[in-house]
Amino acid sequence: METSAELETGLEGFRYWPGALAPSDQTGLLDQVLAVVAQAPFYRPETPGGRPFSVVMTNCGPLGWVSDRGGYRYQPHHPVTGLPWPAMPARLLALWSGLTGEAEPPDACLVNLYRGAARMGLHQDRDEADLTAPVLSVSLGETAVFRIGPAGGGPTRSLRLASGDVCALTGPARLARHGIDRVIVGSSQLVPGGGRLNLTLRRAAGFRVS
Ligand code: MD3
Ligand code: FE
Repeated sequence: METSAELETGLEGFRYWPGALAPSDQTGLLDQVLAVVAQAPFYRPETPGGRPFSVVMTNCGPLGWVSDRGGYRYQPHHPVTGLPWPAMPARLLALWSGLTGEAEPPDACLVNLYRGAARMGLHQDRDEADLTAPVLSVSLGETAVFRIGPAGGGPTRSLRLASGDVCALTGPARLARHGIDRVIVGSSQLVPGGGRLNLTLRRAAGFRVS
């Protein structure tokens, strides 16, 4: 039986829970994320080719995703401060186990901040050791115009990800091509200073690191 999100995208394994987080859950999670950002400030990564991302990033959990001239990788410390990433907020761990049913906790949470014209080009997520573990994405703040299509190329579909929406990428959708075309500036007042936060919870290492 296909879910409505799978029917909408044509991607088996794409799970989507619009409005999964009530407004009070969103502010509770936002507070925990702002505490992470106070310890591990946003920084602007560069592509391996030396182009700055329009998105700024930080991480929490044992491992964090970084990009620089050395390539894409997961590492246990912030690339600017050199400090270990802060712990993953309890609300995120609870969301992961509740929605994915995975026995193992996530070991990495990438926090992306989109402001103004920030976007993210179509790509696949394949820097994780075990590509069968799901990815869980939580959106807070301004609505994003999200694009997703099959791993092997072919037609993409556009979907709006609003504040409190959660999606999981499992099975064949795990290697889907996806990106953020733009955010709708002014569509939410949740994030102080404006913008959209996206949290992606992953299992980056092929073994327990926590
Ligand atoms: C589909 N982030 O961090 S979240 C990323 O909104 C990333 O910041 C976007 O793509 C963002 O890598 C999209 C939705 C998402 C996240 C991970 C996926 C979709 C995915 C992994 C595989 C397939
Ligand atoms: Fe991605």
